[in-house]
Amino acid sequence: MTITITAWDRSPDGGRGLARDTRVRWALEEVNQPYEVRLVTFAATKQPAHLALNPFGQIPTYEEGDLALFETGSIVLHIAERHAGLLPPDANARARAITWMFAAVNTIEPPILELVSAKIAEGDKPWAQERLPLVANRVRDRLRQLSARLGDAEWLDGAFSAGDLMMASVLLRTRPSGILDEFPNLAAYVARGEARPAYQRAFAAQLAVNTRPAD
Ligand code: GTB
Repeated sequence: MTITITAWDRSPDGGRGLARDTRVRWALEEVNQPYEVRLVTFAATKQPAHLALNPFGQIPTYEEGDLALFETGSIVLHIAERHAGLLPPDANARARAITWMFAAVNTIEPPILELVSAKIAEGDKPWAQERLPLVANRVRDRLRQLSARLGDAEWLDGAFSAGDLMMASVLLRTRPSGILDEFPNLAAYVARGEARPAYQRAFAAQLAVNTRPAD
């Protein structure tokens, strides 16, 4: 069954791995599943056809036969459950890997997104400069805790899993702020994720879309 995901036709980062289709592409590459990409404009994501796939008008979406999904956590979990390679066979280890997926989107990602909003959406407000360090410190608090847990381990819980894929994807977003590099073991963890051949293929595919000549 053909898998089709949606991605922006032009991403503000020029296709350098920050948009959320990267993590879905990465998961599909890890499990060696071919996929197609339907490129959409920002405006098109607010139209009925796309809203039927994602009521919040966001990318990425995932279609496979009569199944349509949105939310990257759910999409990556779906991929990991159906194909070998992203979840360990042992039931408890599997549950822990899924816990790390939730931790990525539910505990680590929210303050990171708050920081992005504070810079992009609120950067011109008179109180922005006062608020920014507070928000940045909330990101640091979470990264400090995660850094302490990871220690000098290669991955969060044994072998690389969908939990690491989601966590590294979420952490990537802190690199432009410089905060990721304040935690050398997390920076190295993300770099290990990026060095995986599956990530490299996903990154290259996203970059190719964004560097193609204008239509
Ligand atoms: N919780 C959802 C999920 O995980 O699937 C969030 C999806 C989401 O935020 N999608 C963004 C979107 O469609 C695109 S990826 N936003 C439009 C809207 O909300 O109206 C976010 C993104 C895009 C580009 C960069 N960049 O260029 O740096 C970084 C992140």
